[in-house]
Formats: sequence, C-alpha cells, structure tokens
Amino acid sequence: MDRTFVAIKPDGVKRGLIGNIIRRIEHKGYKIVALKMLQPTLEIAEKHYAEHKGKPFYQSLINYITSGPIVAMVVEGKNVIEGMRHMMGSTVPNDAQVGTIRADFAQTKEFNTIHGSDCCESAHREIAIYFKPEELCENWKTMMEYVWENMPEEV
Ligand code: IDP
Ligand code: MG
Repeated sequence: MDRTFVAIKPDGVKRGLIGNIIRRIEHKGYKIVALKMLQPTLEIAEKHYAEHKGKPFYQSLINYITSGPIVAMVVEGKNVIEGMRHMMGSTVPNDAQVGTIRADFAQTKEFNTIHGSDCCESAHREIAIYFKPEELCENWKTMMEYVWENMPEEV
C-alpha cells in the first residue's frame, strides 16, 4: 500500500485545526500508521526543505516551520500521495479548489496549514526524517481494509 508523509504546520496547530484535518484524513478512509506532535529543530527543517534552499522564500519557510509544534503523520492508502495532495489543494490557497484544506483554512502561500509529500521518493525521504521505522504501527486493520478485502476483484 502507498504511503505519504503529512504534517499539520505550525499555523494549523496554533489555530486548533488538528482534529479537523485528522478527521478529513480518517473519513477519506486513509490509515494513519504513525503520528506525533513535535517542535521541528532547525536541522529537521533544513533537511525537510532541502530542495528549496537558495530560493527567495527559503529563510521565511524555515522560520515558519520551526515557529511552533507540528503534527507529523505517516498516512497509508491507495494512491495516497496524489490523494492527499488533492485533499490539501494547491500551494497558493486562493488557487486551491473550494473544499480542500488549503482553500478552506488558509489565506497565504506562506502559511498554508498542511504539508504532503509530492512523490514517492519525497515520501520515503520525508518519512525517514521524522520517524524511526519502529515508530510505525503496522499490525492492525482499519474498517476500510475490511471493506477493500470484501470488494470484488479490481478489473
Ligand atoms: P507544496 O507545499 O505545495 O509542495 P512547495 O512549492 O514545495 O509547495 O513549497 C513548500 C512550502 O514553501 C509551501 O507549502 C509554502 O509553505 C512555502 N512556499 C512556497 N512558495 C512560496 C513563496 O513563493 N513564498 C513563500 N512561501 C512559499
Ligand atoms: Mg513541496
């Protein structure tokens, strides 16, 4: 099953949106296999956003992501990387589709409430930054997994 790294960014945590965002992820049927609140260190933030080093917004991005606790998650599901990006909406909240997390909760691209890996390689890299392998809880089933098991074969 596919996995992605998701983080509720400091603005989302400070605004009391943790429950709302997790509810959306659970209602979609995705499985949260790891979850923790942490205060990102400078080292973690720089690793996470290494691809943006040198860009004009890099320093403000680092300041933002280290400005308070985040809620980090590993989320599992069918095509979850693409699915979470779809639920999050575009980077610029006013370009995001109404109903997405960024459209509904954010006003600026600087403070856009949620992070989600953009591809499989990023997901692997980001999960490893925030979680040790033993922090992932894998030996349990969601209701959704029972549903999939009882669905007809995919064609
Ligand atoms: P993404 O989060 O939708 O993948 P990226 O382009 O990877 O978007 O940028 C990472 C994060 O950096 C964004 O979510 C946003 O917080 C911040 N960011 C991106 N572009 C800008 C910008 O032009 N100005 C300020 N912050 C930006
Ligand atoms: Mg990105």
